[in-house]
Amino acid sequence: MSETRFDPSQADGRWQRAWDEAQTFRADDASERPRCYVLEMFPYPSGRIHIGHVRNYTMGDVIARYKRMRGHEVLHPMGWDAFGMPAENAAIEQKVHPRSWTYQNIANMKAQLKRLGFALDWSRELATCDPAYYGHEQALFIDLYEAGLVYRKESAVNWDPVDQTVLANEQVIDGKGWRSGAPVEKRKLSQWFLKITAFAQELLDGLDKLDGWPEKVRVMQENWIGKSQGLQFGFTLSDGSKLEVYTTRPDTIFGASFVAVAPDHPVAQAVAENDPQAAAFIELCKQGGTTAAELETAEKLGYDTGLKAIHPFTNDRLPVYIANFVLMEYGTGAIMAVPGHDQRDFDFASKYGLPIRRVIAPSAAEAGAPLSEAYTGDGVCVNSDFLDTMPTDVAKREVIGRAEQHRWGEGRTVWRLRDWGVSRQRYWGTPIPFIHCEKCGVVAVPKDQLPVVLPEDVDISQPGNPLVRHPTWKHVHCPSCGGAAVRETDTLDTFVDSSWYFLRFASQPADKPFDPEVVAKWLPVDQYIGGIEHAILHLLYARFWTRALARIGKLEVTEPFASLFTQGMVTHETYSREEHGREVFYSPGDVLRTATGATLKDGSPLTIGRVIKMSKSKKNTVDPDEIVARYGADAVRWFMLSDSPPERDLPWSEAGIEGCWRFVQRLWRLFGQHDAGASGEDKALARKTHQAIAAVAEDIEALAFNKAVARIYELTSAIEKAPPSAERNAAIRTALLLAAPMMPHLAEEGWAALGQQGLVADASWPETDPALLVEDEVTIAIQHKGKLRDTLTAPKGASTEALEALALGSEKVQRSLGGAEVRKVIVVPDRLVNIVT
Ligand code: ANZ
Ligand code: ZN
Repeated sequence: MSETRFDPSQADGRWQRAWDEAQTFRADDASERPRCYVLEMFPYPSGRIHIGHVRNYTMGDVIARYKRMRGHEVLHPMGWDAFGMPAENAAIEQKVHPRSWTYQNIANMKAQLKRLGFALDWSRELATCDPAYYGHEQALFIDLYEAGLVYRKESAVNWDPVDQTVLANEQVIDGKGWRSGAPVEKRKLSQWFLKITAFAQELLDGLDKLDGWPEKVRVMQENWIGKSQGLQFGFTLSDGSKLEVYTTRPDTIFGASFVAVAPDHPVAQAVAENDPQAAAFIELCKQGGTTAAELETAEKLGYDTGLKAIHPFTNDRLPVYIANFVLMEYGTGAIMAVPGHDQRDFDFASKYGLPIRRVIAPSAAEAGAPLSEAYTGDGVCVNSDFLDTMPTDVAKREVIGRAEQHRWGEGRTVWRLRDWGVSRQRYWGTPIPFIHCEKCGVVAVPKDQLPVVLPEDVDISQPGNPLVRHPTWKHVHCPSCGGAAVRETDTLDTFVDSSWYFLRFASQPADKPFDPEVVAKWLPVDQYIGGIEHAILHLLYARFWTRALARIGKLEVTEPFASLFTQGMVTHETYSREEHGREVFYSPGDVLRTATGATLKDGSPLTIGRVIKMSKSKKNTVDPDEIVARYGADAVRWFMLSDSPPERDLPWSEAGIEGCWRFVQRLWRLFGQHDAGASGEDKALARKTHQAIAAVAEDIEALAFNKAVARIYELTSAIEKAPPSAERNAAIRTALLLAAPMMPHLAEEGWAALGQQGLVADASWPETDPALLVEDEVTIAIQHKGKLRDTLTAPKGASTEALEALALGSEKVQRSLGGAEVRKVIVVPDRLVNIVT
């Protein structure tokens, strides 16, 4: 056997079939074992698995397999986040139906995942575009509506005036429609919202208890929720009216040099009625993107309304501007602007020649220091009348106190978090299950009529929402009065689909979304793994849905994910050259790379670019199928775990994967030596073996896969060097078990070759012998004149006399003594010998 090579092209498929047939990874809801729910973020069926998926799913797979070996009932499911824009784009470009495109991709990607040997419970597979899934989502949406957590409101959308359609944010490129190229306008439409703001405090407080989450992600969520405490107060305007503003920095009030309102603020609207220039400016502001990020980076623009606002302390008359950087949806939609201490105000004041005053300084002595940009930190008040020398916190309280006392303002908490707009004017999504009746208004579709199924016969080739154009689909009878009515044609944001899929994985009865008792058995997910790009929206929405369902009594869990891990990316350098003034990229497969440079196969030179995330556009990708076909699933899986810590980026390298392939073969040869004889005893190897068992377990539990891999390398080398013995045979068997979660096909093949019963996937993690875990040798430090002179190994528990003799026998120590008389020897057992002369 040792002469043969491990052949993944034979073995991989054989074991994958064996696991399927035995339903090895099917999770049992009724099991009495301790449970473990391992979940990787489910993929969008774009067409092919990419290498990032492979890394992500390999990590989850190691945990799932390891936990099974430790006696857990493991739930490790997989499904498809199958609604969304790309299917519609493909439909337009390739003239295929979004459904067939999506299901074809699912079939391809499922086959790819199978070839990697993931320990998944495929019996729970789901696709969010299946009415059997989204029908339940519609029911939950109606439940939330009935509980007052869903409502409708007018809100701005991106409108493409040429294509006459609403655009998703991703379809707005540099303020223009992606297809028409026309400047995008903002339009008001009645849209559906989920009341996530009703959970703001809960979602914030909950973060404190998520100690299994990366600190970085918790901070990102905290900032997104954005609780801020400040002052809301009224300026009296020159026309006698009041204007409410909100500030988080009332301590800077003496630095206010102008006031600004949002373009859609009533004050701006009133001004525009009699001022065509103001109206034109407001129109101008409507162009461009609607996201906060876009507003943040856009050039600051303003229009002076001619109105003045009276400063509550100084009675100064501050000009009132309409400004594009003020958002109607935040605070009161109006601000006091303090250019010295807010960068947006600073940019604006610089542009329009408004005063920039310092009213905060790191210390009182720096009151006169000039400002070349806004100073946004804390400090003490300067140039601020009665606030002077007060630290930021004290000054904030002082101003709020005075405002409340004189009744021109009060302390207020404001949240950055907005309610979640879930309406999408698209076809390929979950239909929002409501009906509009002229008589009865908005009526929920009765639950016994769910699911509201998407029509199949749609015309996707034209812009706009095909559900609106469909000749019959939307025309229905009102469930309440029976009169003629129309269906809602908006579909749900796909983030809704991914906000509860982990519940449906845990329990999927046909007649309801899930059984809360079964969900309670599995949830929270013990280990969730995914990309950092989902740190905010997906994770926050999923936390919100879980809490919302708990609040309306559908669930007992409140936090869906006990532990979260965000893995690094797989990276590779890029190869390119200029062709006709454009940078053209070449894929690694077409490139000859030497130590010094890179060329095409015809010898023409290429530029080597930075090592960056693998992406199609830079052609620096490797195809998982190709490498699995070449090296086998186990070598690929092993590579995904080796070298880099899992949270860091992993540079792909040909040498790396070849090294993994060789290691697979090394282990295989070792398995072949299992019965090489059992004469002699090898206590040292037994010790190493048991220490490896403990260490690999600890590393996997800590998700330090690269360290676990290194341990297995070490153990393998030690076994290779050791002469035949019973301990060596045991060590070989142990190495196989330790590697099994990572290289499951090789492990099964070896398990069978060793004549073991059953599947290694069902085997237990090896036991450790505590006696073998402790070291039997210790390192002793020898000191003379307070300095370390030598270190020696000694048997653990050696006597004082023995250690003294050993120390004095050291050549280095003798040199240090230089013949001086030894006056005293102090021995700390197992640690130290100190020689005094
Ligand atoms: C005066 C001031 C002085 C401000 C200063 C900041 C720094 P956070 O902390 O993110 O909650 N603001 C208030 N409403 C706004 C709106 N609708 N659109 C744009 N900006 C708005 O931000 C609160 C601060 O953002 C507020 O505090 C206000 O500017 C501005 F040295 O008021 B500040
Ligand atoms: Zn009606």
